[in-house]
Amino acid sequence: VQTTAAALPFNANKAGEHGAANGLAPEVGQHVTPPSRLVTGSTLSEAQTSTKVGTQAAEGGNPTVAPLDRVRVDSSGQPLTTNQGVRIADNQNSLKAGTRGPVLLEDFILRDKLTHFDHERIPERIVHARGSAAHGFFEAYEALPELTTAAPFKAAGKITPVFVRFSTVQGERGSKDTARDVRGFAVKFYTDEGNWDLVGNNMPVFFIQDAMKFPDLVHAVKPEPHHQMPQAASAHDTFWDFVSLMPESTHMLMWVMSDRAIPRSYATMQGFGVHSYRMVNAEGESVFVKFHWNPKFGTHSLTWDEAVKISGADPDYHRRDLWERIEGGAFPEWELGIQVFTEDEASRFSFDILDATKIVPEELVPIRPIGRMVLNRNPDNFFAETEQVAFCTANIIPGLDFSNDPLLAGRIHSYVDTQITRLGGPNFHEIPINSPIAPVHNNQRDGMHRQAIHRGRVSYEPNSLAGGCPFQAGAAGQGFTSVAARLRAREDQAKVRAKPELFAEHYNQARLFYESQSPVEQNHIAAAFRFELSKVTVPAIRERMLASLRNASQDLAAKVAAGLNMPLPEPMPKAIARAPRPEVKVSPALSLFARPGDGSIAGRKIVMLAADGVVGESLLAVHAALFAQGAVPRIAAPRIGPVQTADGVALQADVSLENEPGFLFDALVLPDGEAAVNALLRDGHTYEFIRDQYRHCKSILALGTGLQLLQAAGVGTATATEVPDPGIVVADDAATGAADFIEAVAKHRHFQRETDPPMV
Ligand code: HDD
Repeated sequence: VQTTAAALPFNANKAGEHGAANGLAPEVGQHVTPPSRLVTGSTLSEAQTSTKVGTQAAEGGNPTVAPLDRVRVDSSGQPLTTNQGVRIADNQNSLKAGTRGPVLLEDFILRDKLTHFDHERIPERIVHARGSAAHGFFEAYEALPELTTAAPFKAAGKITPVFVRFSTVQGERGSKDTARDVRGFAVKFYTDEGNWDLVGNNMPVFFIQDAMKFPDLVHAVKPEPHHQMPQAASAHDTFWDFVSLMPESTHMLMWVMSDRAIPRSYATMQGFGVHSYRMVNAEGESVFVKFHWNPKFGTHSLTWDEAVKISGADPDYHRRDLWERIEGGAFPEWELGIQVFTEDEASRFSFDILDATKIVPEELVPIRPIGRMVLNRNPDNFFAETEQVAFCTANIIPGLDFSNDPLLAGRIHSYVDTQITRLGGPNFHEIPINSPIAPVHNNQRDGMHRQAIHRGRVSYEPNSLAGGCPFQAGAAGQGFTSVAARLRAREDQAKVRAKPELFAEHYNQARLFYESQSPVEQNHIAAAFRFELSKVTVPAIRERMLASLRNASQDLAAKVAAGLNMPLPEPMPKAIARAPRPEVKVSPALSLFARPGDGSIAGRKIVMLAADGVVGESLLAVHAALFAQGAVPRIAAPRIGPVQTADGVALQADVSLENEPGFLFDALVLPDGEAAVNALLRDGHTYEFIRDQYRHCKSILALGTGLQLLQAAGVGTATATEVPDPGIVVADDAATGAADFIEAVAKHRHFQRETDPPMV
């Protein structure tokens, strides 16, 4: 350890630069460690810069928190300054030549403020612009040495910190959360051997097979270029024009027209890595894997009518839900599973595993659970973390590798490329949210916004002047090595612009998906096609889409044609003369109902109506019962504030009937109390609350005289004894009512009552 500047060859000690040699600066070790930046909010200090060595966090802990402390700012108790640290005496007035005179050019304080403000925005993501994110951890169930050396899977119980961003694809940064759309599901693992990004979606397939088509797809689905409409919607001509000409999209269209495209919450959707990846073990042997994230809270979606209404009342619905779940302790959690298959097995499948429009049915290759992920901390700052985070499929670590999926190849290029523009240069890996906890040492230098101050004069390899450092890890048996995958057929070795043969089969799995859905889900898919295609103005596009759908499902095509008042056209000619026979004809795992979750009602938002004269005791008893189950009960009255109860129990309305419409809630409680019921009957919002809850197939509890509200709204039946709808609970006694209601809420929806068109 060198302690004096005189002994230092290359300023390895910063203090030396500031005069240690002439005694002006204290020697190393004499520096007083400044208090945490969190407290002082003052300057960057080397003493606080984390060494960022690989580490394991305690459960729920996040080792990135400590490294990020060096950039966290808390201004409590601090004076206002310019960006140069000069204290600002007056933040109200610009500097003028007299009170009514011109503003002076020398007002550096005004200019510092305005200049920064003028540059506050960065380009939004070309796709996935609208997103929300959270911190958390991944915990491995067991070591997987036979499959992979990848850091997160090295030991049972190993914790790896993660940052996860969910997004919609089509809409702009400020667009609504509940659009019909694919959801991005991007996970950044800060492993101790470098960052691994699993950049997936909530659907396991994609629209196209080759990255060559990605700009076309995105141009088609985005708002049309002449008038920039519609926002965050695929229901328009250019999208359906494109996909109706691209039969390879048919499978993905099934997913996007299903309720998967309108999730209830980010916490209740699956995630998929989509492509086939490879896992590689210490012997260099590799297998193919597909990644699956399965939510602990089950897979649940909205209904279309609900999604449309929510987008008006709360465009931040999913963002708020994620935030509130984490703040409230109902942490979103997923189990990570893998499907593992060898190259040999893959060669016998009826589909090509390099084709991102195909799944590997779970019935063919079961899912092996290998760990869980919990999101337990909200970001401190949306821009610094959620907006500046940069995911990239190229970010993989030793023990993992790519397949030859041509869509994946394009992605490996595209993410970094777009981020260089979006984040203003090639050094965005140094932005705190992107920087790995594994140490970074290489000879890359300079570029816009460089943060690292590299010491010494060597920035090349091989070198002798720096002792050959940083050195290649390969000699030590470490570091990333690509799988030496063999190219099997001779003709593959020629350069071609072409696709493998099985890529031409476009309909087997679209049919598999549709036929694996429950009747309710099939109806929703047909209704979604009907809605979207009814927005298409060019009849030929509708016709072409129907012609393609006929190849996937006659039943679906017929339903959609009837819904559009159109005759069924001739089926579209197929790209492949004789389609291979699929191994699996029905896959129950593809239904949303296959994963109901843990059966809890944790995180569910339940609205309880109230008004003056309400029976407070029963309402509070139900409130307490719901709260005890982890649900979020809210009391809604015609106005916010105190409610005068009939029995002297103190109640506060947290929301009003006008500021939080009923469709924002998962279930509804109607209160007991004659006067309250009469007051609610005089407010039109009450009827909307009840009818929306009923139409969206949610659970309703009517306590005592609250039953009159149900009857007045024209839903459900008259008495407690003749209630055929399990989603409507009528009770005089709060305890029994609460118990039955909780059971009903746990089921989420009661689709038995659904009709098309709606009766209510
Ligand atoms: Fe992509 C963003 C997922 C195909 C090019 N993509 C992006 C994000 C997700 C996905 C989750 C948002 C990341 C974030 O939150 O910042 N993309 C997918 C999946 C695909 C896919 C699952 C198919 C399997 N993407 C795809 C292709 C290309 C891109 C084929 C280009 C060849 N994707 C991009 C992009 C984005 C992006 C333009 C926009 C912003 C960004 O990367 O950072 O580069």
